[in-house]
Amino acid sequence: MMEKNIALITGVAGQDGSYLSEFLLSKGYDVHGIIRRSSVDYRERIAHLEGKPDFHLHYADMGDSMSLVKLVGEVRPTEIYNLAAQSHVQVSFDAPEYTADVDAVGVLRVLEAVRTNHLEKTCKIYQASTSELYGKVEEVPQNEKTPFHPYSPYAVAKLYGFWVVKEYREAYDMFCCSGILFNHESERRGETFVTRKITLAAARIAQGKQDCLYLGNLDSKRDWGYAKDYVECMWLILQHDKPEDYVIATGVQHTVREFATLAFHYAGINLKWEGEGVNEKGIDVRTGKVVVAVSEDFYRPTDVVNLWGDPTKAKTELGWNPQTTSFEQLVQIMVKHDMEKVAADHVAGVMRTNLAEYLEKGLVK
Ligand code: NAP
Ligand code: F7E
Repeated sequence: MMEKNIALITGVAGQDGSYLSEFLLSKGYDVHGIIRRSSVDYRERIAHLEGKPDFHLHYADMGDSMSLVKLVGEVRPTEIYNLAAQSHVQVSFDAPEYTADVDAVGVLRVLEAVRTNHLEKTCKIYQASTSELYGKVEEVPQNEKTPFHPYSPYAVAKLYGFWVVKEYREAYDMFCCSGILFNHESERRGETFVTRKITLAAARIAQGKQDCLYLGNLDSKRDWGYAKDYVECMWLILQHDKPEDYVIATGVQHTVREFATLAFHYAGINLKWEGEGVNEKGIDVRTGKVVVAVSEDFYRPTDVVNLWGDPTKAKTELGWNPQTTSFEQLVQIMVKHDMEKVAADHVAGVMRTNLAEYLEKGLVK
């Protein structure tokens, strides 16, 4: 009888962790996920999986080597997906040391946990790397050969993670790989990333629950894909016969302004743009009201402004389809979800209402 595949996912309660769990469960894996203690129980992305016989949650922390060593020894995974991270670029400027500990040294802790338990020959490791490594880009579009130029504390920490994975692959012959993933979004995206901030605000404004959305750099360009499509690629990378690193992207690029224009359109508001820089405004064509304005609070000390991925290697070697969900479909999925959510949130608790207000007033980055 074939041995059952056992996956250990760090960051299981995050956007990608939740989709990856669903994907691996559908493939018959035993899925173990790491969560961390929080005063607010924020597990809504995986609530529907809890109680399933093949889905198990464990407390550990990326900053706590012992917890990782113990857990890897207990679970004895055949595949580890290291998704846990302080994943917000702007926050990494405010908490750079913490970001380095979790996003850089955390990767080393996972690799060492595997070695300490003598699992290097039986456990494959996927590292959640990022297009932020290209940072102040040196070529467009970016592929696996493009030089890195990290441009935030987050990116610098992730660059360490990338190189230490490569080092352990060569030094100890371990099957460990990095997926260099470009931005991927969904209806489960954290509410302070720009896409979700926009789709939630568009839904609130359309339903009369918010007046204006404040954004930072509207000219910033991203290659945005759908998170549900991207988790398949994480798995494909570990099923390949050789451990290698891959760029995962759609190959299509849009500005933040274009994302906002389309999101508001799907929410029933057509925008026209007037002014420049901090004075630029998005105006509701029907009412003449300003519904999008720029706030310098959302400018970053250094911003990455031209990300555009070339997924040719993933397409040809892994057979992955980068165009499963188009940009237009992605925005539509997110807006539809948030229109329904905002309508249902009418009766939701105080904390959510506060977060909405904080986002509206620009108090949360
Ligand atoms: P996310 O929603 O922010 O999820 C990150 C997860 O990591 C959360 O569940 C979080 O736990 C957990 N975590 C953070 N610090 C931890 C710690 N000290 N110990 C244990 N767990 C910790 O991020 P995502 O969008 O799913 O991204 C997944 C991974 O891909 C991240 O490493 C991110 O940097 C990387 N990445 C993301 C993108 C993207 O566009 N989404 C692109 C490239 C790379 P809590 O829920 O308790 O906060
Ligand atoms: O910003 C600009 C901002 O925070 C995208 C993470 O998943 O993807 C993500 O990082 C762009 C930036 O994502 C606002 O300046 C304008 O240029 O949605 P974001 P990110 O920084 O690209 C990468 C690949 C990761 O690895 C990360 O983990 O949008 N922008 N106005 C804004 N951004 C935010 N958050 N809020 C604004 O109001």
